[in-house]
Amino acid sequence: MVLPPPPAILAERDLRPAELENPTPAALLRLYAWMHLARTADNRNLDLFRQGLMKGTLTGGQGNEAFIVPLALLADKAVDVISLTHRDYGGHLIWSGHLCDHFNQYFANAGSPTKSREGNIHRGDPKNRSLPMISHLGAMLGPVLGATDSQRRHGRPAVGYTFFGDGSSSTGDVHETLNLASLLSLPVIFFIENNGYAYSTPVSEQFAAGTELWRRAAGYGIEGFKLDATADVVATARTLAAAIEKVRTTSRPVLIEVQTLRLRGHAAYDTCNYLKPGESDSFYARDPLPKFRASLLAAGHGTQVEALETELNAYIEDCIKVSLAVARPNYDAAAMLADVYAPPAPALPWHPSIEAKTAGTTPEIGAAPASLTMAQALNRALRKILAERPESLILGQDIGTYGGAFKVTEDLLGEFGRSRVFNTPLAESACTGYAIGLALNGHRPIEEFQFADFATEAMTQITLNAGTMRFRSGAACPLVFRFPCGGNLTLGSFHSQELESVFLAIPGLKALYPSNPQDAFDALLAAYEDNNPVIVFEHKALYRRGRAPGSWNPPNREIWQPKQLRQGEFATLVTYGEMVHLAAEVCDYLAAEYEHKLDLFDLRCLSPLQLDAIHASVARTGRLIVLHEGRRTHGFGAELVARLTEQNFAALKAAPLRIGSLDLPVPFAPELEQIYRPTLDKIIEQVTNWMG
Ligand SMILES: Cc1ncc(C[n+]2csc(CCOP(=O)(O)OP(=O)(O)O)c2C)c(N)n1
Ligand SMILES: [Mg+2]
Repeated sequence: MVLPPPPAILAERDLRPAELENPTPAALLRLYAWMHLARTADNRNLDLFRQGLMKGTLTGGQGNEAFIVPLALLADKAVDVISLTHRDYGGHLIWSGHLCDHFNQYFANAGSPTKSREGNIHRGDPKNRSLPMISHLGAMLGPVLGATDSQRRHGRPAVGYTFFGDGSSSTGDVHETLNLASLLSLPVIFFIENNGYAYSTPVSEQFAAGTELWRRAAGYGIEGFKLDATADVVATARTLAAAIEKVRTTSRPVLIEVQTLRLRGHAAYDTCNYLKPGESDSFYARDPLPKFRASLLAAGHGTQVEALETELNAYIEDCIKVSLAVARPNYDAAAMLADVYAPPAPALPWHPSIEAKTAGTTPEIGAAPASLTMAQALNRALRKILAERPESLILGQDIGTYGGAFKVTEDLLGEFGRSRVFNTPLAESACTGYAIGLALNGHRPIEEFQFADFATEAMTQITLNAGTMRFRSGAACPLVFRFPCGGNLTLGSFHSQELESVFLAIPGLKALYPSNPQDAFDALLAAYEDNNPVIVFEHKALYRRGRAPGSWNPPNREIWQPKQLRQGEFATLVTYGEMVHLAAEVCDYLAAEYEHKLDLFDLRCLSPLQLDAIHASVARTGRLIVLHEGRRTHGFGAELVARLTEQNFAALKAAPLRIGSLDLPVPFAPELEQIYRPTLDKIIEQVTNWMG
């Protein structure tokens, strides 16, 4: 593909604040050229959509150029962080890439920068800190906070830019991230692109509290103001330049409500029948682009304006022709599947001891195993990671001075300081988004959820944002989510759940579920080394259930494979988590009472499933029992049974047995909870009934 050479005026993608003092013709024409390019390309996208050459939802930025173009030109694209949304096409054009890249993205062809896995405005350029949007409005704010903070931690003077519309400003993420940015004093500008409508809903139906959205800033202890981006483009640019400069210097967030326009309705299919008569005309009357053009003509730049319009229009058409000629993407399931996860990361150079190598200490290699509870093993792993990996940091509720609800992070704040071990507010979505941003920019965060149950508050971030990141954008997202989970502690419906089947239904997440101290230590290190988002399920009832020897285990990555704990020929029993301990007792009972020996597997890795050894076992024994604590219906066991029996159907001597909890919310009273969940007696009863 030979790319048409861009017109000379597009060679510069920056606008320096000094150029705005007494704007030079060059600066004004550059501003105008990018605005004209954005408007014309957006209009051409709409034409091409109507011809059936582009698909999906096509939202346009027509009416928003007088804001997004100066902003993107003024941003420091070598250090700043941005996550553009669906009215910000002009920002994408400026931030990076050739115009053909952008058309290829919209045509979703073989040249698409997202490998056609995303379309239209759904892209970013993570390498250059343009974080790709997901549809869930508000959900990109957290990642901008994290990546901006990561830049600052690397010593780079970054500013982050987040965007959301009047409608999106109703989302919880907007509140959570404004609070978080203020709390952490992050240099982020929050732009509300207020165009008066969210799809068909006017602001009057979005808020009872009026439309002065910028006034919310006071509630977060930050500066806020309104900016009319439909008036004078140069004045808008000056205001933006001053705001960027101030945020860069003070490192305090600012909230700016930008009055902007949505000239072509919500998206290509929008009939706009909800607008009042004449309202659309009133939008066009306020359109800043023709006003800016008229001012350039009045200032005597008419010849240059017309010449550059001709040149830009021809360039756009040349690029469309080139992009249209690019082949459709190949249909290749294997290639897509290979991109769900980032490839294996090289092993990190850990000091070969379970103890951390800290300044002034070099722990003995091959020291005798320590006797550890699972909570202590996890604490050792965290300590080792923090001590030996400078890019690591841990965050979560009450993990600082208090040491976490289960004391797994005890003493870490004292040793490593607040910049690396810090309490978060009750804002799981924003904090997880923030962790994603850190991970995208070279840090490796470990986030503790106080209870796994509260991870549902961050469902979008964990599954759609982190989980799908690699596939959508090619970027690795290495972070660890610690999920204290499970019941048996009389903690009721909201502090006892097993949520693996809920989270792992979305592709892109890895998951480990250790059942003993050594595995817990290995799991945390293996999860940390991985270049993907990894959930580590930690059963709360195992945190302090006895001690076991723990030592440095060089093949710690074997945790990604199941471990066979018992050998037998009668049946194959697969389980994980706390149930491993019950299953071992069941095996002992069956051997003693029935002389039936079982192959017992501790699955350990729930995603991606590694079932080779278990397949071989089922093929040999012909009988399968799957046991887990989660609810039976739609439970994780359904997947295990399906996979293990569809492949070994001919070898089966009996129907598989699937044991899980009842299909109930977790009941509170201990007596009720024991009815709800598998217990030793009930498992034995079910297995012996099944044996017939
Ligand atoms: C959380 C969420 N809910 C619903 C949608 C569907 N949706 C896409 S755009 C949109 C309107 C957004 O309005 P606004 O935030 O004002 O931005 P605008 O489109 O006006 O620029 C809606 C409801 C979404 N993308 N995200
Ligand atoms: Mg809007």
